[in-house]
Amino acid sequence: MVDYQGKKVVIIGLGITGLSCVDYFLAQNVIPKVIDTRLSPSGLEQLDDRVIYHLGNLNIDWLFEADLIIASPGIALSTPELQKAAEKGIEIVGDVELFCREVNQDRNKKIIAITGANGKTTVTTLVGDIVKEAGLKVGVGGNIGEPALSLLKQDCDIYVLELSSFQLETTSSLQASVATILNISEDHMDRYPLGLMQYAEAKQRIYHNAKCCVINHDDKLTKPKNNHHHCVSFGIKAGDYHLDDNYEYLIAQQKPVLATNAMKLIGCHNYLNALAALAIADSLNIDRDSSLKTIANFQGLPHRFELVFDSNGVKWINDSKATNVGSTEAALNSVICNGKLFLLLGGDGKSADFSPLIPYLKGRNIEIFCFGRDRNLLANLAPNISTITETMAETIECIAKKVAPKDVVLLSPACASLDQFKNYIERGNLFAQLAKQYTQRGEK
Ligand code: UMA
Ligand code: ADP
Repeated sequence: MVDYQGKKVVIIGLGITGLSCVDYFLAQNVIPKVIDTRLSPSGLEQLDDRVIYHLGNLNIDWLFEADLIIASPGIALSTPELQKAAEKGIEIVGDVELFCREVNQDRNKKIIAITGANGKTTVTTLVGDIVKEAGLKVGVGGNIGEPALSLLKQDCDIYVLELSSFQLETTSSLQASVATILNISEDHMDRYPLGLMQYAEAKQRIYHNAKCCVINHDDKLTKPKNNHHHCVSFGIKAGDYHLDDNYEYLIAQQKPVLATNAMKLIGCHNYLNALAALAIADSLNIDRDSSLKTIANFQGLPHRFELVFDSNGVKWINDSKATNVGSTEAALNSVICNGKLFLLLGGDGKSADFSPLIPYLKGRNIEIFCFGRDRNLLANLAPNISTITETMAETIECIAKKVAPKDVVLLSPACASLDQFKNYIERGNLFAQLAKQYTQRGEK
């Protein structure tokens, strides 16, 4: 274990990351202090009695006294108190940095690092399944929900980490066996005031010291800035891994390897996710047949372009995890609709520019329904075809009266849910529940 004995450690954030860091330090008898700017952070009840904490603001005295500050991903490094601590030369890192320092001590362990604006959780889960199916001991964690440090409790050959731009900002010791940026499009612009390039720079940190970089042929922002890296590419029509013209096959090094209709995943964006996962698996020399079998059987994840209800010829698709514009574009590219498309947009847009959606709203049989905090901004994208309601429930009530066979109702909101819901899961579950409720009421 890396030795932090004698260091004064301050952890910022008492969510699941903060708690995992507390556990990590207590295990080596280093008792950290914890700060959270919230008054009742989620992890407070589980905090070990030995740890003292400060809530409500960043205690600058504690920060200045520290030898090492661990910043949770939810706290921006640009926060003035953290900037002042950095200027004083105090080291500030994140939980993933602590994790990488540990893994780097054992040459036999590998890290697969996955980031991107969209598709991270899908690809991370799929790669985790592929590695497991190949008979290796795998730990899957990071932004996906299991804090990286918690994975150290398991005996693993390979760690598959989903990494957010926030986590990458505070990580410098990552030496991934394979690293990928799946794609870059605007997200979290409230944390990146300088715009898309600032967000892309944070993501680029994933390639630092990586042995193999899996890049998106169609998205130049996913290519490592430094030319010395070994790269493998995936893309729609070109790259080492790509699709045929009709999207009927996954092609690897010029050979068709899997028919897309043999896969459970649907949509072009998911075929790209499958190609990225295959490229990663091949880079690890995992048996190709085993990887392809796992890809074919992968069901996809809930709340991601998921058909949740199909009744009276009307399809209801829950894509609640589409919390940015790029993911909603992917849904609009993939949706097959022979009737009218009812698109639900709404929530907290995190200061995004919604205008890339405009072309998708033109020239097709579509109505948009906007709710939540940014409903007016969204409705302005296409005022002639838009309806505004305050809540998603009101929106669904309106739509349920209008739908006819062959129509599709698509919740792909392009926004975070936190203005009106606990999380995207609660939003997606409500969508599915109301779809059934209103449809069944209409049938009586
Ligand atoms: N917060 C404060 N004050 C603080 C510390 C945090 O107000 O002093 C707020 C943050 O702004 C945030 C919330 O508290 O709204 C939670 O922040 P946190 O850093 O304590 O979060 P954790 O519970 O530790 O969860 C974090 C990731 N959260 C964030 O990046 C905001 C989780 O990703 C991740 O699953 C978990 O670590 C394990 O690695 C969530 C997420 O939304 C799902 N990620 C973003 C995304 O996917 O788009 C990046
Ligand atoms: P992330 O972890 O990056 O948020 P998820 O796999 O959870 O990614 O998917 C989030 C949203 O992005 C869903 O709406 C999903 O349909 C969409 N999505 C998944 N893969 C891609 C992709 N490769 N490109 C664009 N959108 C995608």
